Amino acid sequence: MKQVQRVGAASALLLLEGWAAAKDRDALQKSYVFKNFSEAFAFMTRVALQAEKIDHHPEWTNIYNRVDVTLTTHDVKGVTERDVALASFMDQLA
Ligand code: H2B
Repeated sequence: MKQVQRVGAASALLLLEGWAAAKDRDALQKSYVFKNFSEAFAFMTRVALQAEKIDHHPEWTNIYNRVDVTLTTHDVKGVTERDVALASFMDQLA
């Protein structure tokens, strides 16, 4: 897989709304709240298909109507343009 340049959370956040830097590592975090579980899971399903397509996958947890997302690029242990792209995709869907 092609290596990507680490850009870091701080510069990524200039391009995104509602995201925050993780405290313990170079990663982006956001919580999405939906009407109910069905809406949350529909969101996760759409994101999962996109994640497979671009071969870049979120770390996330779901509790009922809430989806907590962490994005980072494991291959370089930090935030890259791939995380910004996936974050933007999620924001457009939500
Ligand atoms: N997702 C994320 N978030 N970071 C990665 O570095 C990553 C990934 N690498 N999905 C991909 C898969 C890699 O493991 C495969 C082999 O291409």
